[in-house]
Amino acid sequence: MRAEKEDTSRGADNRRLHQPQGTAMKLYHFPLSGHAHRARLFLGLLGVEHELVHVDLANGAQKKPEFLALNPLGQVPVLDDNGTVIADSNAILVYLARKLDRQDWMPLGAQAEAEIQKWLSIAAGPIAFGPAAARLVTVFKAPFQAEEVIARAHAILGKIEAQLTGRPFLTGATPTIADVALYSYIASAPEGNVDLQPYREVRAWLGRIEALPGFVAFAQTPAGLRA
Ligand SMILES: N[C@@H](CCC(=O)N[C@@H](CS)C(=O)NCC(=O)O)C(=O)O
Repeated sequence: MRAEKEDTSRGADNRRLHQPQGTAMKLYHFPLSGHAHRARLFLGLLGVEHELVHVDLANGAQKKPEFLALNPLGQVPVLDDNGTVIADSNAILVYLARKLDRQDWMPLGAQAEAEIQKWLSIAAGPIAFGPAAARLVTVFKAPFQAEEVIARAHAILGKIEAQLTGRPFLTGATPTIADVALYSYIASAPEGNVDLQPYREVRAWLGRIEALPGFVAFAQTPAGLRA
């Protein structure tokens, strides 16, 4: 694992959040992981100073005892907030929103929280098994049926297109962690041969997220429709 200094952005409210000396959050990530990008994007949008630790997935660093001690599932991302260790991208989004009391990104209230949870489930279900899986086929030679995962991607993109019609962000007028959770694997869907051209509202939504202060781009690969 290799630590990198992250030049953190200004964040959505144009200020940097500095942790006390020596206690910056650490994000264990891999640059081509959309799950890891999801967490990194939120840190950027929040303007939280953090250190990136590169986990070399290509060489199996995620299955070494040192990493398994942080996340027994052997996957990135993992956040280490001065000894509080959170694994799983969606769990990290929830943790950061609540720890930093950012109700703008994750509102309180039974209905609002249930609505957010629904989108986190969509990120972990149809998005992971649709556009994310399609990209795994082209970028990492994963043994999935390309046609099947591409069809799944279009099925969920159609639903998201409908949701975004007349709504700038997934749950309403302002962005929440629901948008952060879905961004990375939808933005990178063309790498898995999932064409976003039919989805005008989805493409406009991607643009709105990319225009947010503190936005951090997901590394592109020349795969699929981007080849
Ligand atoms: N549910 C997890 C999924 C994380 C995940 O699938 N991570 C992948 C990279 S995108 C990984 O670490 N794969 C390495 C492995 O499973 O060995 C999350 O949301 O964080």
